[in-house]
Order: sequence, then structure tokens, then C-alpha cells
Amino acid sequence: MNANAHIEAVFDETRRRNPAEPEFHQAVAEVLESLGPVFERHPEYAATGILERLCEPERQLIFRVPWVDDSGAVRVNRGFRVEFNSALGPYKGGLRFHPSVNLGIVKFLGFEQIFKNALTGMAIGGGKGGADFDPKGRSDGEIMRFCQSFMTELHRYLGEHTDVPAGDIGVGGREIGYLFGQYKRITNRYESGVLTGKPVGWGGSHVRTEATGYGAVFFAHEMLATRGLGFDGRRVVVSGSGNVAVYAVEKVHALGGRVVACSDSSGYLVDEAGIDLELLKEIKEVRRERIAAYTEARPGASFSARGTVYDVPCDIALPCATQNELAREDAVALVKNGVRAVAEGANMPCTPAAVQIFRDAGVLFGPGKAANAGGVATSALEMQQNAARDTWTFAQTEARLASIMREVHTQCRETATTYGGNGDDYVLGANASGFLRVAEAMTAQGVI
Ligand code: NDP
Ligand code: 2IT
Repeated sequence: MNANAHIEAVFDETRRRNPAEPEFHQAVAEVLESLGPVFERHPEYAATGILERLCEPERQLIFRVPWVDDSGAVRVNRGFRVEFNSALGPYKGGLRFHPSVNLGIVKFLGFEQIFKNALTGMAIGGGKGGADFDPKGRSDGEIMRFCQSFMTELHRYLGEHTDVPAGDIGVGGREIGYLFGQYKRITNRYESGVLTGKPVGWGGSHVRTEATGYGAVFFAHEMLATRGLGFDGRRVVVSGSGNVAVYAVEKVHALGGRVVACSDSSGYLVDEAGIDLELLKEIKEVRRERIAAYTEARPGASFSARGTVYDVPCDIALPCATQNELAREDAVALVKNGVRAVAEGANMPCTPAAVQIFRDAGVLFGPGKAANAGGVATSALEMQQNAARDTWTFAQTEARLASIMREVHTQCRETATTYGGNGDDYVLGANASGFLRVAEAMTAQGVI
């Protein structure tokens, strides 16, 4: 069987075996479409079933999460953890609390995580988890009880050498604190390295909170530099207004760019003077309100519940909200308005049709598994500090993050050049490079 026929057969079987999981199929297709030239050169990977094994998670956990709300009513949610691949290290990846979470979403995220984590060069395998719990409007007490119930079941599968979750959508420092507390109580172990994204005062790493957003901007900066461009004086649009988005805005401003728009699931806001970050942080992180509240304090800014943030003209776009949020027509609008670079702070925010439009227009495109790898890479730095019972300074940790992002960028370009001839093909570079590192380890470890 030739390389492409082999890849096609694995994809067909993956689709057949995982029906009704469109996001998982999309994530698998995106990686497999890059691997033709890799299998041409490495037919041994077909002989040892690397792809068949990669597409089947090592373990999938689904569990009931019962909890009691503030009115005394019993609520039941569904919890997930997909332990996808441990060839390079303990399963590593975030937890997402959002009503849209289902097994297919967790599998897409876990699959992406395998290659992203490999790209960082650190010793971390791939996993992801979460629950279909909606934190919006829930009191602090409800969040705590939910986290405690979630961990009461999940703790059996975790461990600093086994599986190390962190945050994702709906899970930040507060939730990680409640999860850690319950893990410690049940196991009677102060196992710092079992969760990352902990607050800095008790085992968290400096820069972990900022890392995904900062890292995405560092990656975009590297891409722009290949064309002699930078952020200085550029108009930037960021989608979302959560953890990744907020710190992307912060770093863009530090590099001299101006973020003129951001969004949440209710709409988007435009502030031509540049987003006031302190105000945005207060609304989102302290008051936990919707971004529409921003315009009350900044009369020059406007909020729109119709259209999308990508209608706002910009030089650089950083999608930092959620999967498939940037569709074909958004890509068309961005290209028409002269966008030069797009770096995915979120996981799979651009649809395949949108990516194709950027590619055809020669727009620099950084896929999530490369551009947002700074978050998980800094989680691995947190694990290193926990293992050594050490604490690094902010400056030291940020310097490590910057050098990891530079290295991820270089690796993408070099691998893309080796396997496709065009260094600008970051999709090929990220997929092939991540795959090769995992495939090598899986081959060495035998058929398991
Ligand atoms: P947050 O929960 O902090 O913020 C999510 C943001 O995205 C919010 O503004 C939210 O708006 C918006 N959003 C979420 N779902 C939707 C939706 N269905 N439609 C429109 N907007 C939506 O999450 P993060 O910032 O941590 O995560 C954002 C993205 O980055 C995700 O794709 C995540 O997987 C990815 N990522 C996160 C990393 C991390 O370290 N946290 C690391 C790497 C990737 P609203 O408040 O209205 O829901
Ligand atoms: O998608 C991601 O890389 C994350 N949510 C971060 C995972 C982590 O373990 O830090």
C-alpha cells in the first residue's frame, strides 16, 4: 500500500470507529493530510501501526459528577479525561468546563495536544479532559463543590508521573486551587506536580498565567520577522477575552502594536484608542462580567452583538476564543482588509476552509499546536520547578518561554522545508515535526 492509501485507510477507520465526533475527525484529518511526505520517507511507521495506535486513545474515562447547587437542588454533569498518548511523558493537557463539552471535543483537544506537546521538546504526553458544566453565573461555593466532586472521581487516574491536568476554557487559578485541595485531601499527599496552573504563592510558576497569550504573540513575532515585519505600529484583532486573549493583548501592546478589538460569546467590542487592558482584566477576571460592560467606562468604545470581530480591519489577527470560530467568510474579510499574519491562540479556531483562504492569499498562518504551545510548555516548566522544589523568577521563566517559542518556530520552518520545500508552511512543519518525535518514541517502546 502506498503512503497516501495507508493514511486514507487509517482515516476511514478512525471515522467509522468514532461516529458523530466531527471535531475529532477534523483534528485527525488536519494532521493526517500533512503526513504523506513523512510516510514516503519512513515506510517503517506504516509497518508498526503508528498511525492506527496514535488515533486510538490509550484510555478514555467518562464519569458522573453529582453536586448540590445553592438552592439545595442536586445537579448531575458528565466528566471526561482522555489519556491519549504517553510515549513522551505523563499525559498532559487542560480541563475544559463548558456546556458544549462532549467526548468528541475532548478527543479533538487530546489529539492536538499530543503533537503540540511533542513540538515543545519537553517530556510530556498528550491528554485532555473536562465537563459539560457551565460555570457562568455560578457562585464561588457552587464552583468549589463542583470541582471537589469532579476530583473525587478523577483523582484515581492522576499523579505527577501519570497524568497532570491544567486549565482550559472555564478553568483558571480558582478552579485549579479547589481541584488541588480535594486531591490533597483524598490522597494525603502534597503532590505539587499533579496539576499545573497553580497560583504562584503555593507551587505555581511565574508566567504560566500569561504563557499562552504571550507565547502566541512571540510566535507571530517570529513569523512576521521572516518578512521583515513586526508588531510595532500594527493594528491587531484578538478574539475572546479570557486567559489567552487578555495576555495576548498585553504582549502586543508591550511590543508596540495596538489591539483595536476583542470579543466574547455575546459579541465584540472596538476601541480604536487600543483596548484598555486594566479595564478589561477588571471586567473579566475580577467582576466576571460580559465585555459589553467595557463601553460604560470607555464612551469612545463600541459594542456589537452582530457580525464578528473579524469584520474589523487589522494587520494581524489572533483568534483566542474557541474551535471553528473563524470561518470562511471571516477569512475572506480579513484578507480583503489586508491581514498579514494569523496565529491561533485557541485550539483549532480556524475552519479548514478559512485556513485554505489564508494559504491561497499568502497570509502567514501559525496553527494552534505551534502558536499556542507556550501554555503547556510553561506547565512543563512548572513541573520542573515542582520536582526540584524550586522557584524561578518571572524574568527567567519568560526568557525560557521566549526561547521555546523561537525553537518551535525554527523547527516548524525546517521540517516544512525538508518535507515540502516551503518554510512558510507552518501546518506541515508543526504536524510533521510533532509526529516524528512521537513516532520515534513509540517505535522504540514497542507495540504497546
Ligand atoms: P477562557 O475560559 O479564559 O476564555 C474563553 C474565551 O473564549 C471567553 O472570552 C469566551 O467567551 C470565549 N468563548 C468560549 N467559547 C466560546 C464560544 N462557543 N463562542 C464564542 N466565544 C467563546 O479560556 P482560555 O482563554 O483559557 O482558552 C481560550 C482558547 O485557548 C481555547 O481554545 C483553549 O483550548 C485554548 N488554549 C488555552 C490554553 C491555556 O493555557 N488556557 C493553552 C492553549 C490553548 P464567554 O466568556 O462569553 O464564554
Ligand atoms: O490547550 C492547551 O495546551 C492547554 N489548555 C494547556 C495545557 C497544559 O497542560 O498546560
